Amino acid sequence: MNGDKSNGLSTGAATSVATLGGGCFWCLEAAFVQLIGVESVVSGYAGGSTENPDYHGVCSGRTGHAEVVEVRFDPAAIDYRTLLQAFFTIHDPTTPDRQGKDVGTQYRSVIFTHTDEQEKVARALIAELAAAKIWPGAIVTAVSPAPTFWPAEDHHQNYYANNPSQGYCQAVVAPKAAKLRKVFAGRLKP
Ligand code: MHO
Repeated sequence: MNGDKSNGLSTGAATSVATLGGGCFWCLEAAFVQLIGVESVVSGYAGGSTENPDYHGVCSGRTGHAEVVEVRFDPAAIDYRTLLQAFFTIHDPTTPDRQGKDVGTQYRSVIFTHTDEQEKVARALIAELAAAKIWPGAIVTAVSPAPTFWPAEDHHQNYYANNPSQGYCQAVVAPKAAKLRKVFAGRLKP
């Protein structure tokens, strides 16, 4: 989407989109919303074989969708590579179909690219991280063209913000959000 100057409030910059899957979408959303330049984050599903998937169907593993977030960002304030660095900071890209105790294809590590440039940046960063041996295991993150994004049910949006004391939020989401704050301290919204 190009910047809409008609309301007089726009910076005039184009908004870019990133679609990323790295385990439970509550975690990714809670982490990415904190970054300067991130305009919106929507939790949803992508990469499966059915239309209008719901949480129950996706969790069954039968639809083949991954839990993903659709991140809209201002590339003048945060570039795609930095977003991907944040992505690799908050999830483990070496565990196939799994993040921690969450197991299933919906938790796979995947970068759904929207442009050739995004694909180039993603593959280059993965190669760099692999060469630097950041993790003991091999990086299994898939890079593929973005398919249809299906927003998740309303109660999955802003889940961490709305349910901070829920058990999973305290045990899993909060530490990931905190790790991002630590590593990206200079890029946080006030
Ligand atoms: N195992 C977690 C995952 C939530 S996430 C939105 C739970 O069922 O609460 O997949």
